[in-house]
Amino acid sequence: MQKNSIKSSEITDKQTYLNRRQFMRAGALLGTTAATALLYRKLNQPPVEKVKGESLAAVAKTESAASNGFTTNEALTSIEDITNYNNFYEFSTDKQGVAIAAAGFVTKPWEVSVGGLVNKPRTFGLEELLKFPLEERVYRLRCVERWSMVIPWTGFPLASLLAKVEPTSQARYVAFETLFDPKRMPNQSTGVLDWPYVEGLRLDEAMHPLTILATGLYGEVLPPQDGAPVRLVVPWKYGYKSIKSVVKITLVADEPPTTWNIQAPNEYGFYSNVNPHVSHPRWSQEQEHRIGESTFSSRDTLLFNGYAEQVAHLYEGMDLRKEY
Ligand SMILES: Nc1nc2c(c(=O)[nH]1)N[C@H]1C(S)=C(S)[C@@H](COP(=O)(O)O)O[C@H]1N2
Ligand SMILES: [Mo]
Repeated sequence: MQKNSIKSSEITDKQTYLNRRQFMRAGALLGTTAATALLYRKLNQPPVEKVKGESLAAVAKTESAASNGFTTNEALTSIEDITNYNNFYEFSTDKQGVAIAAAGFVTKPWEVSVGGLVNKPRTFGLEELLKFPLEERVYRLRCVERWSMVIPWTGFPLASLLAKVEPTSQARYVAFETLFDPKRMPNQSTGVLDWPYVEGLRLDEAMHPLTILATGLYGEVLPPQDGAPVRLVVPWKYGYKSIKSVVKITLVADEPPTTWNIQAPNEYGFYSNVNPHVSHPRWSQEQEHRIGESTFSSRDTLLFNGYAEQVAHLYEGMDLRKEY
């Protein structure tokens, strides 16, 4: 799993990724599914040289994307690591065993029901979700276990989905639920967690432009082990908030229960913002290991996982030590 040289892994990642995109441009990877075709269209912008007039706009867009936190120039974690080092307890508690346990997980058909305190409750089929304008977002993911990755997601802002159902003025939180189907998610036959896995956000966190529903990574359809076919990604919070394989979204008035808070309330709060100054009861959160970098290297963990500029205002006046 670990790579010995940062340099070579960086180069390999970037080249693999760029090659893959070149490939897609040539149409060679154009698959048969609507999902793949849509990703292909969304991700393959005309090359800059061919639209000279637009090249300045393209640069400006990239810069604003970086300042919005929508992308980062940090080295991408390799697709091998992203897809073979996973937390997805429905399949396995062994990070290196999730990929095999989840292989063959059937995600078609798939529906996400969105309801609760909304004017227009409705159920979205996967095909409908893939019609939202997909964007690429390169986010850091910081697991509470002190490892991190840099992942190029494709997805769309959760806010776009919520706008369609029109939350009422009573809605203050959003609750999320993973599929419960022990036949398809074999570890749900064990009591390792309370099933289904549930998560929640305050409505303003859910509406924040950094919060996305991801349907792909590295320009490909989301692999089962990463939460296919649709999962939440909230980059300034510990990884467990980014709930996988979502089937239900409910707008509610009160703070909803969350799986890790149910499991160990003294260790995991509702907010779960990445915070190097608030230790986990059993370990410090000051440092992290970037997967793919040399085994003994570590880096400082940043407040809000480095997204403070974008999200700190959401927590003004809150005591982040109490509301962990
Ligand atoms: N349904 C569900 N979602 C989940 C988990 C899980 O076990 N079940 N694990 C969480 C944790 S702890 C992390 S760190 C991230 C990992 O996402 P990744 O495997 O795509 O990197 O998924 C989160 N979402
Ligand atoms: Mo995690």
